[in-house]
Amino acid sequence: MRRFIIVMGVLSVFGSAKAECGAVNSEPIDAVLTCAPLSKTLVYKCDVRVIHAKTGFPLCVHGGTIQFDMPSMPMAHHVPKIDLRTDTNGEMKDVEVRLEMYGEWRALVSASGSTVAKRIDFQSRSATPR
Ligand SMILES: [Cu+2]
Repeated sequence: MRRFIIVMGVLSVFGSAKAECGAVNSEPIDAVLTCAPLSKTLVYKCDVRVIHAKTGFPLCVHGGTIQFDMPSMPMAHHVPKIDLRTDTNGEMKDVEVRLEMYGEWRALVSASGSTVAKRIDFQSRSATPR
């Protein structure tokens, strides 16, 4: 909870107008994922924010990736890895992912040799962090 408050504070300071972010130098990263279902079945849009694991400071990501799998079904799914891209302001673009079934998925966010795993319960009308 404390980390959440710190992250929100950092975002409110730096998240306005022009994005400010620090360089990723193989820091331990953390990620804040906010996903929502689109109108197509099993397709979700996710806002991905990569932050410094300790300070919560937003990190600029170039060449990062996100990949989804299901911890409860190892090797069962093959959702293509998605490149994380930024727009001209350095803001991370939302990613669109097509999953293969509802349930709890793990999102592996990688940037600069550091990877963090986030679990999300994807259902037809919701995507809830676990
Ligand atoms: Cu599955």
